[in-house]
Amino acid sequence: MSNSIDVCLSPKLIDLYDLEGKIVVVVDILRATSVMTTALAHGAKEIIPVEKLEVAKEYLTKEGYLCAAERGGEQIAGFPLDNSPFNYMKDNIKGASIVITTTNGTVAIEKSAVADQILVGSFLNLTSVAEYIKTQNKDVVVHCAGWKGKTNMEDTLYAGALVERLQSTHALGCDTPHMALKYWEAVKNDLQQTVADSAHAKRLNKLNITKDIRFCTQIDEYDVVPKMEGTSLVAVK
Ligand code: 3SL
Repeated sequence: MSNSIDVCLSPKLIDLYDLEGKIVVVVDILRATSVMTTALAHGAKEIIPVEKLEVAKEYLTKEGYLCAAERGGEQIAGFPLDNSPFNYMKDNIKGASIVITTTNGTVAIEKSAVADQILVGSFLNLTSVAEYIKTQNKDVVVHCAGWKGKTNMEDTLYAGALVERLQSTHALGCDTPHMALKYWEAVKNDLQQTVADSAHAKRLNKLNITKDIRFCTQIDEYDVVPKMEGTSLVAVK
């Protein structure tokens, strides 16, 4: 096997990984990368992820952008869109340029900037991302967005699921892909309940969005592959 897969469990650790020349798959299952996948699957033209709220605010007054902002799970006042996947399936999404800033997901995307390719992964497009990677002959780092620098359950599980799909073509880089794979194998038949017990699902439950959690734990709902091209995420498939 000439390619490898590694797993970074938090954006706080990403400087320890050499991303140059590699594919980085950014994952924030609850909910940023699930939302991005959903929007592109429903025909959004592009998604512009930005780390800073101030930068997203600048787009509010520009013509031609739909703007979304979330912090701590809640929509920021003045932004028309929140961070629920169900709001990215509507008619206004088709052909839209969406600007989005979120607590963790957009931070992880910006911190992956030196990679050769940045993809966005979620359970919703698990197989299509794995199949795309197999065509690329590149090493892979899964970059888990976590929660405010801490590791989380749901992004680690996604990393394990991607490792499972790539283990025949990509050697496991160090201990984290092994750990993520073992964890995934142990709970994959009970994914929804496992994620429902996660700390972030409990935070979101307080906001009454259990249906978002159920949606984000569906596997292969879409076959879209979101990839950064310049400053935008677009569907390459
Ligand atoms: O952290 C993020 O990027 C968000 O996805 C968090 S939340 O799901 O909107 O709470």
